[in-house]
Amino acid sequence: MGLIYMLGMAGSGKTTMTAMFGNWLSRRGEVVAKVNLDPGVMELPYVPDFDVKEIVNLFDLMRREGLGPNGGLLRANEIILENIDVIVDRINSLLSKASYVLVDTPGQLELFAFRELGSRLVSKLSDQNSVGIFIIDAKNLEKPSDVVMAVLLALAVRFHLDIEVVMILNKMDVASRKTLDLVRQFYSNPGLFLEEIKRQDGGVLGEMSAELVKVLRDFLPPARVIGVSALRMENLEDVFSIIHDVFCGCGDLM
Ligand SMILES: Nc1nc2c(ncn2[C@@H]2O[C@H](COP(=O)(O)OP(=O)(O)OP(=O)(O)O)[C@@H](O)[C@H]2O)c(=O)[nH]1
Ligand SMILES: [Mg+2]
Repeated sequence: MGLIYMLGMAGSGKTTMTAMFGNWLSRRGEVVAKVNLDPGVMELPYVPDFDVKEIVNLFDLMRREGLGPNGGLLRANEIILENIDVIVDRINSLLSKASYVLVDTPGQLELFAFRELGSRLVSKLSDQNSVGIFIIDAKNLEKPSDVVMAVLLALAVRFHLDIEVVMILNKMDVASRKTLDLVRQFYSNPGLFLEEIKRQDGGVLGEMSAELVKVLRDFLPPARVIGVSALRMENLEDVFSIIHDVFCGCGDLM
């Protein structure tokens, strides 16, 4: 039994992953529940068992209070926070019936992960087996410095939410295999990765990225980096296996 938070930058594939990984788990015979925490989503490719739009709908709120999209999102976040105990109760009740509860977090990562909402929710549910899947759009990783920034972001989310975070590269059906190799090299061979920085990243960004790699390799455990296509349901068995490792506390994390 476990709680799986889908996290990541806007458009990385959180909602698609919630739908497709949910389908994948159901086909294995698991009982899955899905939670939508995005008050601004128009259409979902899955039927949520709990939808935060029961509490607040971004577009109704914007109209009612005369707000723009960003002001609306901030206000929606406040309203969600005021109702956090309702959400926690609903998730706990889903967890009593389902083997996995998938939580689809809002588009704006910073609103969930770096403000009060995410850490409050995760901490109120911390007695449950929990893991964050940090989804990266592989198409956005072009240079080694992009990889360094993505790892830093995943790490910041991990510390802020105080939760084990597994990093996966999504959209591998349209991204280059070299991208996955580059991310794997970051963990497996930092020396070669530093050479790649010299080759591909110039200027201050390259120098800063190289220094960050040296710092990060002292803090990061070895990691298994998984490439998937949520849309095509490719490699989701690897996601399941890594989540299982986190829940049982065995194997190399990430
Ligand atoms: N090619 C490809 N496209 C994908 C994949 N996963 C998601 N997408 C597409 O990426 C776009 C964004 O996907 P979503 O699942 O809505 O991403 P999200 O992270 O929930 O987006 P926000 O909630 O708006 O931040 C959609 O057009 C998806 O169809 C994938 O594995 N491959
Ligand atoms: Mg979404």
